[in-house]
Amino acid sequence: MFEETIDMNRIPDSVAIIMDGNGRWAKKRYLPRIAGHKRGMNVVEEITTEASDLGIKVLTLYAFSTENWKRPAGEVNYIMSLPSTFFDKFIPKLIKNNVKVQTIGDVSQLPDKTREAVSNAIEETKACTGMVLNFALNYGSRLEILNATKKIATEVKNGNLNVDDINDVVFSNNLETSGLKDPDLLIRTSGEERISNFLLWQIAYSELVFVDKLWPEYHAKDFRQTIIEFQKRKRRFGGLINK
Ligand code: V07
Repeated sequence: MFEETIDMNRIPDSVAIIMDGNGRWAKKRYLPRIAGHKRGMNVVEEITTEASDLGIKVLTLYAFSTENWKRPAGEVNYIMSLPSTFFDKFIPKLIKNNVKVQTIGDVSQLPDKTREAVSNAIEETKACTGMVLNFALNYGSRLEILNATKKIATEVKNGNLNVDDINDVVFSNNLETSGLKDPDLLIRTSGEERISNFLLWQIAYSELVFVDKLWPEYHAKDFRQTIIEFQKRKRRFGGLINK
């Protein structure tokens, strides 16, 4: 048997993760759901560090969807405190690792304290030149696509763009992920096999990997295993497609 190892020459540039299973993890342990989110936040730090060490260039994490407001108020309030806790606990380490924080989604609708923590994280890491850690906060892909369409329609209406010049590059440039490489790999934890309105345009050519582990129990070695799975799939194209 050959030992399975990561090929450091074929690390995906861009990885996106749907961090699912925090509530289920807590329930299994007879803990409140918020305990799962707290553990989930620690895993964010662990996976971010591993991704940065592996040389991944963009890591996009689905932290809060436009649908998540429907959860109980106490749970939403707790989730909204996480960016601030994360900031206090982990930002110095991210800066040391040269990680730059960005966001996609409508942050303007988040509570003041949450928005402040997020803008502090962006501000404090803005000079970092290593991995981009892109948090999707109050994000929904259909809304992002509609907003891009409106921006492009306005350009046409104002005479700055011809309809025939609308192409996939123009469209990508009007999405919130403009300037970020589309994911080579999309991971969803907790065994669910859905996209749930995450990066619909951007994952057109991504490898999709669904892992059974719940997000709070997904660790650096599991992440490495997922990268190995990604590399096995890529190898099946044997020379026809590179990376
Ligand atoms: C959130 C923890 C991870 C599991 C999934 C949901 C709960 C980290 C952040 C964060 C966001 C922006 C930022 C710094 C940290 C976060 C939310 C939820 C809303 F600048 N984890 N985490 N934000 N969870």
